[in-house]
Amino acid sequence: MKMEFAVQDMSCGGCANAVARAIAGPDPAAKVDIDVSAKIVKITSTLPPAQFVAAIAAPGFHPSVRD
Ligand SMILES: [Cu+2]
Repeated sequence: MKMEFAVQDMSCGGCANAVARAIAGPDPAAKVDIDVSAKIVKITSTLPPAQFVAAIAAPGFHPSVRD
């Protein structure tokens, strides 16, 4: 499924790399599209959004699911 998260505390390329690594933890095959300036992370994966909320939060970010 496709899902979209707002990650307000993502502010630079380093943050984007950290978020991308965090997402690859639960699903290395996930398709990830990160827009740092819009602070939006789009993921296509078979896993549910809650798993990525937890994964992105682990390194210290505060993601929220966008509908
Ligand atoms: Cu940063």
